[in-house]
Amino acid sequence: MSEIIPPIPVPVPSLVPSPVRGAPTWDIDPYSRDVLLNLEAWYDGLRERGPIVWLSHYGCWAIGHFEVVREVFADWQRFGSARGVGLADFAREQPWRPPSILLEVDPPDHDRTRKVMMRTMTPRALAGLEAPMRREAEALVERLLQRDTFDAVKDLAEAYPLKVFPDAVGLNADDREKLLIYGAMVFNAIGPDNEVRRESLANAAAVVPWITAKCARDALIETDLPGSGLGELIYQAVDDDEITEAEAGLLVRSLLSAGIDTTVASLGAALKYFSENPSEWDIVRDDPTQVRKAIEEVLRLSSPVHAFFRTASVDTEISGITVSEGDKIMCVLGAANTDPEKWPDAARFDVTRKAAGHIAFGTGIHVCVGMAVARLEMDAMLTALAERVERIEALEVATWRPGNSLRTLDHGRMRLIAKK
Ligand code: OVV
Repeated sequence: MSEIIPPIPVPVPSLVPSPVRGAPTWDIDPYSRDVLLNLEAWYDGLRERGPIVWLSHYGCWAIGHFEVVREVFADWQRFGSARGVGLADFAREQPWRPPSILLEVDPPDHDRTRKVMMRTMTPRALAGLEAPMRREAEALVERLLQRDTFDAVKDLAEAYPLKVFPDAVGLNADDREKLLIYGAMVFNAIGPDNEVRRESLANAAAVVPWITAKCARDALIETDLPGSGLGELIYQAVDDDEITEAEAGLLVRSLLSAGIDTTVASLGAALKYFSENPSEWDIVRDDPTQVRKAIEEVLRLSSPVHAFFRTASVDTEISGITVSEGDKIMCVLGAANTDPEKWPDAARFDVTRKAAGHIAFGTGIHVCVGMAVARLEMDAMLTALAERVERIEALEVATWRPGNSLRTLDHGRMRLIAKK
């Protein structure tokens, strides 16, 4: 049977968009399974190609030099978030959920909600969290020391944030694993319509109504924190007429979206790096005052959020290359944080280096609003380990899980060897 094969339309050269004039083009799919399982090679290839690269597979830009990523994040007027911080352009496609009123928004709308969130997470507001977080970390370390082996992900990196963060927000203890499923949806939705995204979003019907219910004011419980929980603090801004009740619900949703999987990722990375680099653990264990520096090095090297996007709000230039209004820019934080121009011996896990200038939390007006909580959780856990654990022994290679924006461990069997 013969079929009529339509002629391939030949584009008229003068009408072919040439967004890439002067810039290198790369046909890699950075959301393929292979890349997501080996992000370092992608980071290196991206930086080596130049400060800005056209990704022909998706028709977007990618940047991975430290100074360039910092410049783009720092300039919300040219590089906006309101069209989404993923590959999808909210001006063209319907977002999978009502957009975040904190993350997926530009000034001036952004500033009112940001202010409310900042107030709930000042050092003063968080002072009451420290004691329960340290207590829980110490108790978990004791339990793990009683066991022959444990899974670094399930039994520590997930177990700890799933206990302390919802406690801090004021959620009851029911069905907390749903928070991990929701977090995976939120972070995987950042990418293209690949298998990772589809598999995560398939859980929407089972999890979204639960999350929505948990964000309501009357679902929040009294916490044992002095004052009240983070959720209730957000709702107090309704009483003060700063935000509406519906906005408060969406801000609690932001806490539940961004507050758990991110710290799961950083704790998992810490366990992987310390088990694979025992001499670095020796430094922290022998001097727990080094924990604070070590946290920054874990964040730098692992970059839990490996990439988020911005959208050009105007025709502009990045590193001398013309970028058009509406173009999506993949800002590869993991590449920036391992840029050898900025970090000597960048691939090495070195707890003594000056890692504090990393942009694992982003930078600019959207810089992670929860970073003090994240650092507190990491500090509590690594300090508890440093006090009791001689060595963190890996019984297998801890492997990464493919994620469209989060670099998180999949599993890793480990053993804690107690100090004498
Ligand atoms: C993935 C992510 C990061 C930060 C904030 C939010 C989500 C949000 O839902 O506001």
